[in-house]
Amino acid sequence: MNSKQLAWLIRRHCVEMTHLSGGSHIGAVLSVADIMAVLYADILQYDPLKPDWDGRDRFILSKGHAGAALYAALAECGFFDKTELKTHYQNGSRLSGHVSHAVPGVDFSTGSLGHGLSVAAGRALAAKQDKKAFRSFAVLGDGECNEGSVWEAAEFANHFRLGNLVAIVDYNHMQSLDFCNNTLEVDMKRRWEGFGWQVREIDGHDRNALRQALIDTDNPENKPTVVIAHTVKGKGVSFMENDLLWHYRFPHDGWEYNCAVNELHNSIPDGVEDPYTPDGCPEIKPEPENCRHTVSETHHPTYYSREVEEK
Ligand SMILES: Cc1ncc(C[n+]2csc(CCOP(=O)(O)OP(=O)(O)O)c2C)c(N)n1
Ligand SMILES: [Mg+2]
Repeated sequence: MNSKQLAWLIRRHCVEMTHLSGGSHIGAVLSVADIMAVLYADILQYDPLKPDWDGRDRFILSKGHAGAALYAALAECGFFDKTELKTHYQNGSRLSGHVSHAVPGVDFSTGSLGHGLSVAAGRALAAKQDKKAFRSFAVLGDGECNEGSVWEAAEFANHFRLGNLVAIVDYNHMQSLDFCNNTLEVDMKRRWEGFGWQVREIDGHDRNALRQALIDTDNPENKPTVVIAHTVKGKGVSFMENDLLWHYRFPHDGWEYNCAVNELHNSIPDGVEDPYTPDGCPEIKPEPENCRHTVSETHHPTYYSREVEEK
């Protein structure tokens, strides 16, 4: 499967998974879908039949609230049966809302932001000391980069010249309840350069650019590499793009679900079949007044919960 097909399937699975469970973070998933697809289709070394193979590249989705994207990628790549995706975020499922290492192919549980890069750096140092060839990858959110622990790990990686460490920042300029520039905006490129990293800056939805940036990160000084991937939160479903609402809200029955599915159908790649609604959904038009949301609106609980709306 190529990365275009995988990216589409990640988006489609995750619309379904959040719809079924009432789970959050579809905006964060759509933002990172192309990054995950390129990693799992083109870059990472792994064996789905031997998830603990010692030669595998190590991967941590540090922005663990987008775990649905990782689960969808792992299922599509053969780590477990795709039908299990429908259990996501449900009671008793091992596919918990945030990333769980109980799932085959996952080495490290995440969800509490700010920890993934430290662990990835430790693994990169271990590989170097043990003379192992694998690389260690971590995907971070830009809001996550407000956590001081990210910069402790960045300093550590620079000190130990961890040329086998690769961070990817999903740079969508949004956090959970506001835009980064209203919270604490990190001057991304200058900050990583200042910490001694090799910096590559690309369009995070351009899969060729992502592949080129990730395929070979060797450099003469053994600097760790960061790929700053410019993304759009909610990418691929127009009414979710750059709208704070879709950090926590899930696609509800009716126009939200139907329009999301139909929009994805308009861009289905050759060779891919929709596993849930092969013919799309009955056409229901979006309600325009519900299509954009202010910060204060998205702080209101009725915007998120199925239970509140049903009362
Ligand atoms: C330590 C910690 N603090 C707060 C949260 C709650 N939280 C979940 S997602 C999120 C926003 C993250 O923004 P960003 O890293 O930019 O990810 P995006 O959703 O934009 O991809 C926050 C604050 C958390 N998961 N962990
Ligand atoms: Mg963000």
